[in-house]
Amino acid sequence: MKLLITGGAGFIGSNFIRYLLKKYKNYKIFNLDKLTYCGNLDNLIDVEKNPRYKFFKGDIADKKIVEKLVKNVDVIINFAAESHVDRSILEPDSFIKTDIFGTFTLLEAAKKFKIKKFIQISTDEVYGSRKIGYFKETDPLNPSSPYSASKAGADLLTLAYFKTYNLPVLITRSTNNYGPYQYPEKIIPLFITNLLEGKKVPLYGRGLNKRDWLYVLDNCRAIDLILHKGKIGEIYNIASGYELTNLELTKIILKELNKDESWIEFVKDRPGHDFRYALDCSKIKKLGWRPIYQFKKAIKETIDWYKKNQWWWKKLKSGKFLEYYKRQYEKKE
Ligand code: NAD
Ligand code: TDX
Repeated sequence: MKLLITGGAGFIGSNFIRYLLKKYKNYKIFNLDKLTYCGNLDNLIDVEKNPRYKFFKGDIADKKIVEKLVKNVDVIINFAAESHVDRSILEPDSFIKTDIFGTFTLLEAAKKFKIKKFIQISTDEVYGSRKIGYFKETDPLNPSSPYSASKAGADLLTLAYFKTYNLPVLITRSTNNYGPYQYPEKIIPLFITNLLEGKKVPLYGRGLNKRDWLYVLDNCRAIDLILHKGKIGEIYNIASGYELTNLELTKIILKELNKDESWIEFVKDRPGHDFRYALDCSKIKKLGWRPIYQFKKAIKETIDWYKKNQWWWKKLKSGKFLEYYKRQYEKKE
């Protein structure tokens, strides 16, 4: 099988490429990535010389490079996105361009070259927030931020290409991932690396918002199953079922790094902050998937990874990153 993975230099995409190359010895992978601030070829240093893997620098919204690659593959898995909610609040433009127009460009090429499968990697955030209960795949979309609205737009376009053109599409919607190679702007790597640098951790509001935490390799296993056994035209929710308030999560990280609660800085809340995401995963469970990574063990291993791989994140937490955080805090005054 020949696959085009987009956004493969990001967090989940790079973990997925490594997972696929190891598991399937006859699969060939093209990785198309624009290398935005969070796209990082260091994430794939160990596979870059693999003869079954090839990297292409480019934009999923650029029809020319997209068509050149799509005509030579069987499957497209679209991980490429602007993915950080806070950035989407400050600068939504690139979210619309990549998450909506980029997905449209890929769908058009997939239609033109009669691709066998198109998998859109979406998110739990498209359903919006709920205090109790769990979203099913059939629930209406109710996104809150420019990020989740742009992902919802991409989902609707993807489904329209199935209904109108019979394009063989599938969609995955997962909860919050954590693990190695996650850009240190998302809560878990930001908090671990801040503490390792001797800085406080900025908790929004009172830290009572809840998230379901999915280890990235459990997500890779789920996407693999959907690639091989998923039903065309269907959406699949993916979650661990392990929910924590942000304050509970922060206390776990603090404890692992031998720090007390004085390292927490309660800061102004994120505008439009979703209280809780939670998914009903009975559909993917019927296909045969279950999460196998225990949070308590996987978070320890994740913290260890950031401790041991300071070369990886230290260079990311300088330059543009610092400028961005300065603006975040100006906004919070
Ligand atoms: P990430 O931000 O770490 O990586 C995104 C990658 O896409 C980067 O390598 C970036 O360079 C690339 N990219 C951005 N714009 C591009 C463009 N126009 N053309 C080509 N490449 C481009 O994101 P992630 O956390 O790995 O998320 C991957 C996907 O999974 C996204 O679609 C995201 O919406 C979805 N998702 C993420 C999570 C999570 O918790 N991280 C949860 C659910 C869904
Ligand atoms: O500094 C912080 N302080 C804080 O309290 C940051 C960065 C976050 N938070 C809170 C906000 C959220 O309630 O932690 C929670 C998690 O925040 P993020 O790591 O920014 O993730 P979230 O907003 O939940 O979105 C993530 O999950 C779904 C990913 O970024 C998305 O790409 C994915 O679709």
